[in-house]
Amino acid sequence: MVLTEPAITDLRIRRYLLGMPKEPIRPGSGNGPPDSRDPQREGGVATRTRRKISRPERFKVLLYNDDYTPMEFVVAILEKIFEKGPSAATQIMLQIHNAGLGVAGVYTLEVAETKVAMVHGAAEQRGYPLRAGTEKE
Ligand code: TYC
Repeated sequence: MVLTEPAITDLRIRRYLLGMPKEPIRPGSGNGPPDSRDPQREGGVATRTRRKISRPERFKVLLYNDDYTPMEFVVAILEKIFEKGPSAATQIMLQIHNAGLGVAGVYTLEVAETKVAMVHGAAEQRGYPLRAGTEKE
C-alpha cells in the first residue's frame, strides 16, 4: 500500500490555510546551522507567499450492464456500497441497463478502487457477472 499525506478536502480548512499570512523563510536566520545551499550563509527572503494545495484527483466508479445480473441486486449494490437512496439507486440502475454503463459515484482513487473491489466481491459471491471500473473525472 502506498502511504501518502491525507488530502485537505475540508473547505473550511482549505480557506483557513489559503488566507493564512505566511512568515517569510530566511535561510540561516533560525537557531539551526546556516543553510549550506545558501552561498552567503544568510540568504534572502523566500518569495513564495501561498501554500500550494492541490485538489485531489477524483475518479468515477462506473458500473456496466450485462444480461444476467438481476436489477434488484444492482439496486442493492448502489444502496449499500454507494450509499444511494432507493429512488436514486433505481434511476442509476435503469440508466446502466438502458445505456450500457453509468456512474455509481465519484471518489478519490483509493476509495474508488476499494468500491470496485467490493462490487466484484459481492457479485462473485452470488455468481453474477456484474463489472465495475474507474475512470478519471
Ligand atoms: N440488464 C440487467 C437485467 O436486465 C440489469 C442490470 C442493470 C445489470 C445494471 C447490470 O450494471 C447493471 N437483469
